[in-house]
Amino acid sequence: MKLVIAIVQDQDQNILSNAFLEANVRATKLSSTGGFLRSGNTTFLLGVEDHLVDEVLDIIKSCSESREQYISSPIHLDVSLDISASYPIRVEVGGATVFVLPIDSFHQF
Ligand code: 2BA
Repeated sequence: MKLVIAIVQDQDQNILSNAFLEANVRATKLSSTGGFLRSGNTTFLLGVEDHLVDEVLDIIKSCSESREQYISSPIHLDVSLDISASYPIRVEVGGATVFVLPIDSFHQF
C-alpha cells in the first residue's frame, strides 16, 4: 500500500474530489498554504493499494490544471532616495505536486 500526497490548487479541488468519489477512491482533504505564494491550496491524502496507484495518478493528472499567477515583489530603485516600486513576477503553478510514499502498516480501529 502507498500513501499518495497530492497538493493541488484550490480551483481544482472540487472536480478532483468528485473524480475520486466516482472512482471509489478514498481521500482526506486538508486545507494547506503554499510556502512560496502563501496562498491557499488543497492537500489530498490517499491510502492506495499498489495496483491502483497509477489509476489514482491519472485521475489527479486529468483534474489538475497548470496556471500562471503573478506576485508583486517590492524592489528598491534607489536606497539613498528611498524610492521603491513593485513589479509583477510571473509564476507557473501546478498542475499537481504529488508524493508517493510506502506505508509500513495501515490500521483502522
Ligand atoms: P507554493 O510554495 O506557494 O509555490 C507556488 C509556485 O511558486 C510553485 O508551483 C512554483 O512554480 C513557484 N515557486 C515555489 N517556490 C519557489 C522558489 N523558491 N523560487 C521560485 N519559484 C518558486 P508548484 O511547483 O506547482 O507548487 C505548487 C505548490 O505545491 C506549492 O505552493 C507548495 O504548496 C507545494 N509544493 C511544491 N513543491 C513542494 C515540495 N518539494 N515540498 C512540499 N510542497 C511542495
